[in-house]
Formats: sequence, C-alpha cells, structure tokens
Amino acid sequence: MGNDHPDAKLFPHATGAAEQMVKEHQKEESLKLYSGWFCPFVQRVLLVLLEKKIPFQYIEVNPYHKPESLLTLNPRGLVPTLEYDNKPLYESTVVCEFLEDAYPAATPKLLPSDPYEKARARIWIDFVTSRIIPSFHRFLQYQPKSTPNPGLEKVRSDFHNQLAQFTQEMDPDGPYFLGSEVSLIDFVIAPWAVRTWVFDHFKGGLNLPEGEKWVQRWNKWLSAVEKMESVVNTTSEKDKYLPIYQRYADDTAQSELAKATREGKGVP
Ligand SMILES: N[C@@H](CCC(=O)N[C@@H](CS)C(=O)NCC(=O)O)C(=O)O
Repeated sequence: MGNDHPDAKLFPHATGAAEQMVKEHQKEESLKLYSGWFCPFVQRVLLVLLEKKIPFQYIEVNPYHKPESLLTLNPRGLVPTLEYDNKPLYESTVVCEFLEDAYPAATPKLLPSDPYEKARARIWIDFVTSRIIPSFHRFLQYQPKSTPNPGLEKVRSDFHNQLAQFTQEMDPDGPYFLGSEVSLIDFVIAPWAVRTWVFDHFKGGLNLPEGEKWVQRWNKWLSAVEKMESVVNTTSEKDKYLPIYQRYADDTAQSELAKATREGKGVP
C-alpha cells in the first residue's frame, strides 16, 4: 500500500496530552510499540503499558502507508505491533495479556487470579471486540441509502443494547467493571467509550436512554475511566480525530475495519 492510500494524509502525529506522552517515550528501549496516534487498538496497549509503568519506545507509523519496518514484523500491517527483544507480536488483546505475563511484578493486575473469574472476564473482553466494536461501526458508518437498510434508529438501538448487556455485567458499585480496581476489561473498551462523543457530530447523537438504570452505571464507569491519567495522556486533541471519523461517518474510509464493517464482518 503506497502513499496514495486515500486515508494516508489524515494521519500526521499525536497532539495535546498524547503528544507529550509520545515525546517521553522516544528513548531506545528493547520493547518497541509501533503505533498510530489515532488508533483505539493501540490505545488499549498504551493504557496497559502506562498503567503498569513498563518502559517502552513509541514508534509512530502510518498503517495506511505501511513502512517495511512494520510489514516485516507484522504481515497484516496493522498497529499495534510490538517488538520484544527483536521478536514481533500483534493483536491488541494478545499483546496486553503478554505484557501481564512478561512483567509479572508490574501492577495493576489485568485479570483476576481465580480461574472462574478470569474466564468470566475474558467473556466480556471478547464481547467488546466481537459485539460492541462492530456495532459501534455499523452505527457510525450507517448510510440512509444503503440496501438492505435497517434504519438509523435500529443501528443506534442495537449499539445501546450491546452497551446495556455489557454494563449489566459490571460490579454494581464499581466504579470499574470488576469493582474498585481497574482491569483489562476496562482497558479494552475504554478507547471506544471515550470516542462516543463522535456521535455528537455524526448520526444525530448517541442518545442514550438516560432514565434507565444501566445508563447511570455506564456513566459512572465512563466518568471514572475518562479521568484516568493514562486515558488523558493517550488522547489527542478532539478536532484532530474529526476528519478521520468524518470518513467513517460518510462510509468512505478504506481501513480494514471500515471495509469489514461494510461487508458485515467482524474486527479484522
Ligand atoms: N485486531 C487488531 C486490529 C488492529 C487495527 O485494525 N488497527 C488499525 C488502526 S486503528 C490498522 O492498523 N489499520 C490499517 C489498515 O486498515 O490497513 C488488533 O486488535 O490489534
């Protein structure tokens, strides 16, 4: 894929708080994270690295103008891609769990130690990737002229339903999914949760049914997550995300995720 990719020019570099974080992670380290500043899957891994205070080197690449350095590590050419002692790893949730195993002394712990609770956490981690993200994208990329046409209200309420199912599984007090301690479930969904403001610009609003009990719990969770230092420090200026999300909203984005959504498939 060359410079002429239609999405390539939209991806210069991080801004705002995230730019500072990037500057602080330029020093050569054996652990290298190939990143795109805008990418929610990258943000998952960054949250884990920053929360666990694991030293790493941040390397910005444009996944729509894939450099050889990325393709030799990851034939899929996707970010995040991790280089660990010259060996490649990719797939954001796999990378997060790897960091937990490779740095056993680092806290917070990402998963419960009880086998049942750990397996249950993985059900809801998988739910985020297999249900919530595709539903977020079906809503965002919805076009009134598409056929067959489910209707905007339907794609919006499907998204609400996925969030409701997820939220109903949360610890009642929280504020995080499993209780007072943040864990991997929070990190895997946070990047999309903190981007739901895009629906204020596109598709007539997120319009959560505010009176419902699950929405109160969702809002409590979201406000705790939005305040986390790691979330703040991995977020660029809002207006810089808008041209990127405009292309999703117009359904003209050519990312693998945008194409998969158009084809009715899951996350690539
Ligand atoms: N399943 C992958 C998805 C990663 C992904 O889709 N990353 C996007 C950026 S947000 C990418 O590299 N896109 C390049 C492309 O679509 O060609 C993961 O969880 O790491």
